[in-house]
Amino acid sequence: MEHKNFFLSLLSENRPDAVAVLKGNSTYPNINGIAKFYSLPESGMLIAVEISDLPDGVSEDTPTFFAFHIHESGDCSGNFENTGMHYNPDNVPHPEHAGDLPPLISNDGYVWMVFYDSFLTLPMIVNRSVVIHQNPDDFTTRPSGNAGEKIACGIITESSEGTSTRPYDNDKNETED
Ligand SMILES: [Cu+2]
Repeated sequence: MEHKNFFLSLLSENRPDAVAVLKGNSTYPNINGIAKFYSLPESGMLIAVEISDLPDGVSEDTPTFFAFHIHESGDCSGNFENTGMHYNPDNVPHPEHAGDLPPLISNDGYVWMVFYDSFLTLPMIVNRSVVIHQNPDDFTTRPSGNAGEKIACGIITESSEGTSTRPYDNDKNETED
């Protein structure tokens, strides 16, 4: 990570290692979007999110915050009642769960965000779910931040086209173009 543009270069030059396609629940069926997960060379991930048709906030002039979590179970059936708890491998209290991600900031129902997470790795997240809640996470209330209804869900699926930056690929023979 010598140069300042390392993360932007990684995003523009690599494909994600995992992808989750998000869909809305029965109340908000038009919500749709994608979360892309890029492994970093040593540890951590970049997570890029683009979502549309989120419900408008109190004022169309102000951004709206939505809680955004990785939940344990990659099951987005029904209205997402089977996603389990927040992913929490270290058994710590909310909001320190590994699955407690930054809140999504929606402008007119549209989110485009990228953030850095120093802890998560691809094997931790594959076959779990990402969930958007109707409320902002208050980062206090346990166990889940008083985030309310699950309004969108996507299963995190490993991408076969992933980048080769992840550490456990270092011994792979990179002879292809
Ligand atoms: Cu959640």
